Amino acid sequence: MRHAPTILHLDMDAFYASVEQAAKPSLRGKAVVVGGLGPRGVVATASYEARTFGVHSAMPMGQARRLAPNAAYLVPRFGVYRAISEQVMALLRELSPLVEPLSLDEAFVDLEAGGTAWDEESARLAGNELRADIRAVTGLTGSVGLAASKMLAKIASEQAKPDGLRVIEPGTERALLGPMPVRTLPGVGPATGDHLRRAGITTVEELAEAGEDELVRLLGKAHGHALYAMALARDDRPVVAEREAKSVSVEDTYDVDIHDRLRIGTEVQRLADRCVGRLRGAGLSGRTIVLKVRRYDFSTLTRSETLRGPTDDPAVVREAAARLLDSVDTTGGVRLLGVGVSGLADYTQEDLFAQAMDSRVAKTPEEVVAEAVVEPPEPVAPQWRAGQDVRHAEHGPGWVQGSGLGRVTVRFETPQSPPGRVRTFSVDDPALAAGEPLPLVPDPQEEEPGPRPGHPADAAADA
Ligand code: DCP
Ligand code: MG
Repeated sequence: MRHAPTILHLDMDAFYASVEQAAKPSLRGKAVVVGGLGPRGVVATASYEARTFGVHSAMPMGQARRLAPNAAYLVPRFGVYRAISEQVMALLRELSPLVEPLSLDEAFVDLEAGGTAWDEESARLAGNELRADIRAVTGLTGSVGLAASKMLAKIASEQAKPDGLRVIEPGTERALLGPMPVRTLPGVGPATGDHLRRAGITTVEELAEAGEDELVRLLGKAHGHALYAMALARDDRPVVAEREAKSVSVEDTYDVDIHDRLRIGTEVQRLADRCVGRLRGAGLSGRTIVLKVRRYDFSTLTRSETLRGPTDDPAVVREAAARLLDSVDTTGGVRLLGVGVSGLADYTQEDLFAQAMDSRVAKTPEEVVAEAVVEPPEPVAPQWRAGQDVRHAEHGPGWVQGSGLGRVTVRFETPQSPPGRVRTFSVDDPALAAGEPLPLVPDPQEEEPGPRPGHPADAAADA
């Protein structure tokens, strides 16, 4: 392991919700929940204000609404999150060629490999500059962890949240980890946690004391060995820049279009299994399940669903693919089907042990639904969804605050405007159309950005 805290882990704060607050001035400082708003929807994330009511990622939306009835409930705008993620990742790549993204809002950076930092002081400086740059470019805050290993850097960024930076000095790792719950370690999810608790092990120190042989007996060779090393804060995993494969996918074209819905379902299951076979063959797991359908008229659509953590569990991939298929209209027949997994990782963050047990303890569909964020299907008829960007011929840009009973309520405001006012229209008002997302940060050439009162990115300055 290296001797300086030069592995950086960045994690944006309440990412989707912070983007929505930055885009919608009336929501700053308010409880905001982003996720699927349909009957099976789950929370993708909640603003820190909403978290005080107990709302969190992966919670069923109905439960969130009971806990925080007055929060703003919005559909995700993935395109915007992706664009901001690219801006953030570009800033990270300025620090080092070794940048390993884990999700849209999270990545490891090897500062030493980039020549950006070689000791604690230079690492701290780089981390603080990065946070300032992220704020200037995106208007958002992220938290930074710095340590001599990936595992500790990630723990450090978690401790730095929100809007902070934390360094774990080399040599202090074991003392820091000792009293922490076993769940702090990567790969220890609820299943492993329960299993260890039944064996009387709840803290990292107790893991270390149990010894390697005991952990191998409890968890099997690979996981026992890996967990023991982590309990001793030994983690030599390198930051890996580019994965050879960005996704693993399989597809089949059919000579004759398939019409039978049941047959389409079985084909998708078969493709899911084949895809997992390839994934496992490459020693990978992935977080996003993608379904591809080419219809009789050659229209091709893809649907995707992002899980909380990477998986290589055939049951999980099959379930997700089946759910995605539910949202696709196949009347008329299909000529091609495909299943893919992207967002690849070389180990499963979620729960190593649960994955290993998958053949014995299959996850129930409910558990799987609770973990997933479903990208909502395209509406068949024009439909206004809360959070969506719109433009009105007379009133200009705004966003849908709510819709029902033939009416749609729009709030007219932009990222740079003061909180705007609300107007109600008929859902088929011809003056109202879907709009483009607006940039969160004005172009510096056009305008000098001043302080934005109540803006989440300026919260520290307001306090
Ligand atoms: N996400 C999701 N479903 C989950 C978890 C997360 O769709 N079950 C999405 C929404 C989050 C984003 O991924 O905004 C980043 O996930 P994080 O776990 O980093 O959570 P946040 O960034 O929202 O909050 P935090 O400040 O705790 O990092
Ligand atoms: Mg985050």
